[in-house]
Amino acid sequence: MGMRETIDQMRQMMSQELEKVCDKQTLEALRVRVLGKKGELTALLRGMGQLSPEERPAAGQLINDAREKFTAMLEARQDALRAMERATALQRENIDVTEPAPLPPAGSAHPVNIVMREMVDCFTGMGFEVVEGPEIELDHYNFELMNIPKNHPARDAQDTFYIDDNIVLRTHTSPMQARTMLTRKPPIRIICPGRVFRSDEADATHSPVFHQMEGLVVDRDVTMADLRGTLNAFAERVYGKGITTRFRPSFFPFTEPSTEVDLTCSACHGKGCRVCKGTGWIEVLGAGMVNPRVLEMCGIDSTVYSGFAFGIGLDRIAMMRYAVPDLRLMYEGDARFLGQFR
Ligand code: 2NL
Repeated sequence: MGMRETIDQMRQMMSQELEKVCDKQTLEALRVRVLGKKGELTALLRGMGQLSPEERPAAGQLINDAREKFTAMLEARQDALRAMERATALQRENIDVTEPAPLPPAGSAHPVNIVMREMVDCFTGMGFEVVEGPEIELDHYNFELMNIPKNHPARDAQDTFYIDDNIVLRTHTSPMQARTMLTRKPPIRIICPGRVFRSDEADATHSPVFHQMEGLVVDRDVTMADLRGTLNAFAERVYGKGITTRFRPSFFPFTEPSTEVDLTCSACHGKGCRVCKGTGWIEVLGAGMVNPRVLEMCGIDSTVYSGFAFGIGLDRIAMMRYAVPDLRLMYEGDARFLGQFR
C-alpha cells in the first residue's frame, strides 16, 4: 500500500472516530494515537528513511500536509465539544423567571394590635389624629398635669415604675395628650394608642405591661352629648349594628364628671348571658369631661374651651374577642399562640 493510501485510511479512521468522541480524554487519546511520539503518522515519518532521496520531498510534503489536516480536524472537534459543553451548561443554569417563588414565612398580627388597628381606623375615620410618644415619661406629664398630685394613691410606688424621682414608665397614654394640649391650639381631636406600665404581679388578668388607647377632644362647646355620640358611633362601627353604650357615674382625677362606659354585650345582644353575667352589658372604657384644672394646667382657657376624654384598655377587649383565657399568653411570645390570629 502506498503512502497516499495509508494517509487516506488514517484520515477516514480519524473522521469516524472523531464523530464518536464526546469528551476531552478520548479526543486526547486519539491525538496521541495519530500525532503522538509513537503515533501512526509519526511512525510514517520515521519510515521515510527507507525511501529513496528522490521520493523523500514528496512524501515529506504529504506527511506534513496530513499533520496539518489532522491537527485541524482535532481542533474542529475540540471546538465542537466546547460549544456543546457550553450549551448544556447554559441549559442547566437557565432560570425560569416565571416560576412562582416560594413565599417567605409570613408573620401575623398580634391580637392586641388587631384590636388597636380596628379602633384607630374607626377614630381616624371620625377625624381623629393618631399621636404617639415616649413610654418613659416625666412625672409632671404622667401625674401632675393629670391632676394626680403627690401622695395621690394612684402614684403609689406599688403601681408605678419609677426610674427616679421625676421619671416614670407611663401608667397611661395621657401624658402624650397633655403634651399635645401644651403645644397646639384647639380644636384638638386625637387618639393615643400605646403601651403602658403598672407594677402589678402578673396573673391571668394582670400584666406589668399592657395597652391602652385614649381619646381627647378639645374645642368650644364640647359636651357630654358629643362624648356619647362619639362612643355610640365607635360601638356600632367596631362591634356591629345595635351595639350601644350605657354611662354609669364614676370618678377619675382628670375628668369631671367621669363615667364608666358599658357596651351592649355582643354575645347576647343585651339579652343577658354568661359572658355579661346576665346584665346585658360589658364594661369597656372610662371617660368624662376633661377636668377644667387639667385644661388650665395644659395652657387651655377653660372658660372658652371644654373637652371630653376616654380611655380604653385594649388587652381585655382582645381577650374577650378571641376568648383568650390568660393575659400572660399575650406577652409570652409563644409562636403557637400567636400563629392563630391570621
Ligand atoms: C380607663 C379610664 C380614662 C381619660 C382616660 C384623659 C386624658 C386627658 C384628660 C382627661 Cl389628657 N382624661 N383620659 C379620661 C377618662 C378615663 O381612662 O379606665 N382607662 C382604661
